[in-house]
Amino acid sequence: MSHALTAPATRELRERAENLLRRLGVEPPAPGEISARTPITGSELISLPASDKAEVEAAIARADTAFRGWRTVPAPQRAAVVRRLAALLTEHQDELGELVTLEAGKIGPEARGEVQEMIDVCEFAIGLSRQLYGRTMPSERPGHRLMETWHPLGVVGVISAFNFPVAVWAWNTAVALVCGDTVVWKPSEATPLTALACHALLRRAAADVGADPEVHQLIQGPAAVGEQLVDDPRVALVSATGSVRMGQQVAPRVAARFGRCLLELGGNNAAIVTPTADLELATRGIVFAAAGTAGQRCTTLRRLIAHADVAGPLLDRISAAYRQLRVGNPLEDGVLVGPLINERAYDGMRAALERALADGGELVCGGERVEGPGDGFYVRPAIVRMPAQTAVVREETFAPILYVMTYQDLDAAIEMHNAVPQGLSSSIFTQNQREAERFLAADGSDCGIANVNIGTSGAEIGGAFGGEKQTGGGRESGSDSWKAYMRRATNTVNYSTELPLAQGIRFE
Ligand code: UN1
Repeated sequence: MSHALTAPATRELRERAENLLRRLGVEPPAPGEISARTPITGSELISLPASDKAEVEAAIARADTAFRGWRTVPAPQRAAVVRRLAALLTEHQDELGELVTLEAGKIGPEARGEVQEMIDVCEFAIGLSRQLYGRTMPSERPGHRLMETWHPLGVVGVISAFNFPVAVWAWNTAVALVCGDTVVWKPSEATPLTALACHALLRRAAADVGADPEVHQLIQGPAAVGEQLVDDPRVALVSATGSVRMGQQVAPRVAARFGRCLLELGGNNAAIVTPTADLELATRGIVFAAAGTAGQRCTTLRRLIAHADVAGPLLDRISAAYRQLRVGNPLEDGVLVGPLINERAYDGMRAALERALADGGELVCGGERVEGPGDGFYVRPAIVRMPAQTAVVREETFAPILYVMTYQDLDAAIEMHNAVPQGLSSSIFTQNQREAERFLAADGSDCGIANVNIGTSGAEIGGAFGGEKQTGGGRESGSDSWKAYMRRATNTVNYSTELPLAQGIRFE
C-alpha cells in the first residue's frame, strides 16, 4: 500500500524539523550519510554526517580529558548543569516533544511525556547530588575508622534506542553528570535529530552555568560507531539500551577489557488477570500498555494471562476499546496509535502474526496495515488468542501484538508468566491481597518491575528501572541506580599509635 505524499507535505515536514532544530539551538547539519527519516511518511527530513573513526576517538579523548576536571567539582555544584538542563527542557518541552513525534512517531501526549520524564530525572539527580552516601562501619580495631566513599567512575558510553530517543539518554546523563562522570552518547541511527537537540541543550546548560561543555560528547552513525565506544578502554561504563542481540555483542566485548556494563535489553512483559480483578480498570491498564506507543516500548504488554472465568468478558472489553483506537498521523489530535518505526518493524509484526496463527492462534482483532499519510507503516494493534505459550510468544516482537492465554490455577499462571527468556516488567490485576502478594513474592514474578493493578509500561523515574535474565540485569534512573555510575572505595583510617592487625593476626 503506497500513498505517495505530495511534495509540499514532505517539504512541510522537513521545514518543520529544521525549524524545530533551530529553535532548539541546532543549526541544520551538513548533508551526510545518515538519513533522518520520519516514520510518519517514511520520507527523509534531513541527512547528516556520521562520525568517522577519528571523530569517535577524538570525542572519547575529549570526554576523558574533561573527566579529569569534572570529577573534582563538588557534586552539588555539578548539579547546576542538570538544574539548568531541566529549565531548558521545561522551556522547550513542546519543541523537543514535537521533534520526538517527527522522528520516532510518538503521539503528542506521549512525546511530551517523554520530555517530562527527562525533567523528572533531572530533578531526581539534583537531589541525588547531595545524597551520594557512603556508609561507615564499626571497625573491629581500636582507634580505627572504617568507611566507604563513592567516587566518579570515568567516561560513560551511552547507547540508546529509537523508541525512547531522549528520556533514556537523560536517565543516564543526568545521573552520570552529578556522579562526576562525563558522557559520550551514541544514539540510535533512526533518531539523530533529537540527539542533536539534546546535545545542544546540554552543552548550552553547561556553558550557562560556567561548567565545561566538553563533559558531553555526541557521536552518530551505524553500529560500528557504537562498537568503537564499546571497545575503548577509556570508557569505564557502557550503558546500552536495545535488543538482546545487541546486548549479546556488547557485554562480552566490554567484559573482555574488564569494563562495566549496564544493560537494558528486551522485554516480554505479561499481565495476569485474576477472577477478582476490576475488569474496567484492567482494560484501561492493558490497552495503554499493549497498544500505546504502537507497541514499541521495552515495557509494552505483550502477553495477557487471564483466568478462564474472566477471559471472555475481559477480551470483549479490550477488543471493544481496540476498535475505538484511532491509528494514524501522530501530529493529529485524537490519534492514539502512531506508525511503526519502519518497514522492518512491519515485516517483523507480520511474520510473528503468521507464526502465531500457524501455532493455532486465533486473531481476535487488528493486525492489518491501515492507510496513513505517505509511506508510513501504520497498523491496527492486534490481539491473538493462543492455545499455549508457543515459541513466537516467548520472543519479543517490537510491534503491537497482544497474545492472550488462559489459566485455571495461579501457580500455573505464574509459571507461564516466568517461562520466557526476558524479565523486564510484569503486572497482576486482582483485588485479592493473597494473589497480589503471591505475585510480588520471591516465587512470584521474576521481573525487575512487578506491578499490581497497573499495566507494565509507564514506570516513574523514582524507582530503579531494569530487568533480569535476557533483559540484562541493569538498573537505571531512580533509587540507588547511581551506584552503577560510581566506584566505591573502602577506607580504613588508623588514628591510634598502635598497629593492630585485623583477624587478630600477630606478625612479630
Ligand atoms: C523503554 O521503552 O526503553 O516505563 C523505556 C516506561 C517508560 C520507559 C520505557 N518510563 O514505559
